[in-house]
Amino acid sequence: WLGYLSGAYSRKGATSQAVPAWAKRIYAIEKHEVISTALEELTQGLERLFGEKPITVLSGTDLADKQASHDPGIWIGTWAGNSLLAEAFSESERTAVHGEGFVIREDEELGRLFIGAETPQGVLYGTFHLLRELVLAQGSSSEADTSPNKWSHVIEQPRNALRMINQWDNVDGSIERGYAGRSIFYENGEFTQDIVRIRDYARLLASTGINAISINNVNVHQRETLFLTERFLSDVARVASAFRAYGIRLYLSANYASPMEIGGLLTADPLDEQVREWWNIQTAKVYAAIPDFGGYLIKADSENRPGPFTYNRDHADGANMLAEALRPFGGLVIWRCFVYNCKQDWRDRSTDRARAAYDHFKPLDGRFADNVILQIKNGPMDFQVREAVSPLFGAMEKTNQVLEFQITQEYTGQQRHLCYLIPQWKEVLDFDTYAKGQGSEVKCIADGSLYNRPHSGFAAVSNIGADTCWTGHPLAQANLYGYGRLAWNPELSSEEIADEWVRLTFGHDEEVVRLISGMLLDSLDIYENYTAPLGVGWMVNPDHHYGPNVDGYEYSKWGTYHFADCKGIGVDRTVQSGTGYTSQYHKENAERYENVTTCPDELLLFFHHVPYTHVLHSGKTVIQHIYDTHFKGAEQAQALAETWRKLEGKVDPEIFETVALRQDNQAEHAKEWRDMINTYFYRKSGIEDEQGRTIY
Ligand code: GCW
Repeated sequence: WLGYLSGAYSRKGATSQAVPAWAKRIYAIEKHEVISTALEELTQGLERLFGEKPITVLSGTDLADKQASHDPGIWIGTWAGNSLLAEAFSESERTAVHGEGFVIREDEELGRLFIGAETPQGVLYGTFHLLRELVLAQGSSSEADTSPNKWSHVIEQPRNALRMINQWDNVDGSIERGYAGRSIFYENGEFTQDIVRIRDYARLLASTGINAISINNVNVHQRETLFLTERFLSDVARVASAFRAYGIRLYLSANYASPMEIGGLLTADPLDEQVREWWNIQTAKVYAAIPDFGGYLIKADSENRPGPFTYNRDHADGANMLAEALRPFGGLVIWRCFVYNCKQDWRDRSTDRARAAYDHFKPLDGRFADNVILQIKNGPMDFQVREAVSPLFGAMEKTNQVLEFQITQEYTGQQRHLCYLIPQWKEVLDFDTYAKGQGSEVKCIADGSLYNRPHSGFAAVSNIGADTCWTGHPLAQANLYGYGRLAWNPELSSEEIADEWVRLTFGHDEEVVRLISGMLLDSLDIYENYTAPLGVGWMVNPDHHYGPNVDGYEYSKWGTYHFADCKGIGVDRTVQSGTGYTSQYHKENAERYENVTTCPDELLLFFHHVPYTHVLHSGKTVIQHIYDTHFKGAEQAQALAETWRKLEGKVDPEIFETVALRQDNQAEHAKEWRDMINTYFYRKSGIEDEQGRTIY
């Protein structure tokens, strides 16, 4: 979508816009790296839009100080750094935003436009906002959108303080769960020397409002453990400065066992004095190299990673030790809650992986230091196409929390299939936890407002790699873009985000916009239709997680079962007869899920074990639902491929070909899913398809 800034793609269908008087000159009289970035972006963007490079007026010149007060132009800056900007906005406008928020106002008479904020980051976000809206306005025929008055009242404040991206990149250049080529950060055990792509990435992220990034995999291997040491710190600092220019703060995933692996200590016990001291010293070294370092992201006692359990300590002990080391520098510990028994015996029916995060962390509420944030995956299992919302949201009043999404499509088609994830995330954000009565949606917990928490926000696993189009499937960019936009404003709709992204990326040809937006918006349902049914999850090949394999994880140690036999399917998570997981929700949700008659169809098999003949609210039996959705899903996948073919000649030929191939492949692969799932359940249940379609 940065094509709209750099002019990579031609924007077909754009209406021609008159050059506004203010677009000819930019006043940026403040010296700050991020303001310089904003100036650079604005200069390039306006030139691209209006075919004329604006003149820039910088600090200290006569123009800026005197003549400026009469000339048309755009003024960008902060209240403190630029008195003219402070005057241009009313007191109430200035106080309406803080931190990274911004205000845009136009003085039509004088032909001036002002982008003001409390911080340089706010100025940068205001700049991207202006450019985005100018491009979107090109596609609009309505007066209201193109008229300058549009700029009289823009006041934007990000809803979430932390808007973070997690890279799962390894220093050997591979990316865990990466589907878009090799890492842009590393190759062959070293940091890449080419900072250009990293800078482009910073730009891409900042244009959507992202303000934090962790640059290495949460599974920290031996060599990445050294990132905290002199061996790599100057490299880390180099990358940090590329992100700093775009207002993005750098974090590292750290290895909990670092004091042993690189510090030569015999323990990593969080209560051991030597261990604490080691972290204090090491952290001070990190800050000496990177004064605005964000902090540590930690995966501990999770999937064979080391953690405090080894020493009979809990997660609060572990996190607080790191918090102490980071506190003098204003750093944060982001501690992941993805903690469960990954060595379960499949014969053991009392252990339920879905329960694990809540069982581990809920009792620790109130014990975490104020610079610790718990990072909680959206669901209690693991980024399935459909699962319940994690009951940890709304369970910890006294703990900072961030919500973790997965942009990389590990379980949702691996960027070979089209799967626009925004509707899924919207459902999570709008989910009412009832933690403080009706209206306690997850988005109010993620943004910290429900419990008035000092730190909160969003984190998500990135989907980019060294691929030319960044994301493997070109349309998968919409997920990265949409994540940033939602983190800024969770009230935006899936439709609005799709429309924005398509217009910014492909231009304003109405047919193109309609077809691509339609494909995006239908894609999640389609994917769900032909994969694991009714919220049960998995049914994928072990390890790489691509493609159907109904029993792939059924008799394994990972706690991910569907329990299908000849009579029925599903996981009984009720209090009455199952694992008791439903009790982790507040009453309204607990009761709704506990009762098979009120449990929503789409989550039925997540919460209940039922016979194949169980009748859904839709009026269909479970088995007929499975057959119908799988036949339908495969047809829909075929239709997606055909829809895309209609765009030949209307989009960039290279992108056309790349997407066409992927859509054809998805259509074929959806048939594989359909047949594997249908045949499996036909053989298990012995029940015929009512419509007599071919089941092998
Ligand atoms: O989704 C699972 C993945 C692992 C990943 C883990 C996690 C980084 O299969 O590859 O490890 O989650 O979130 O830690």
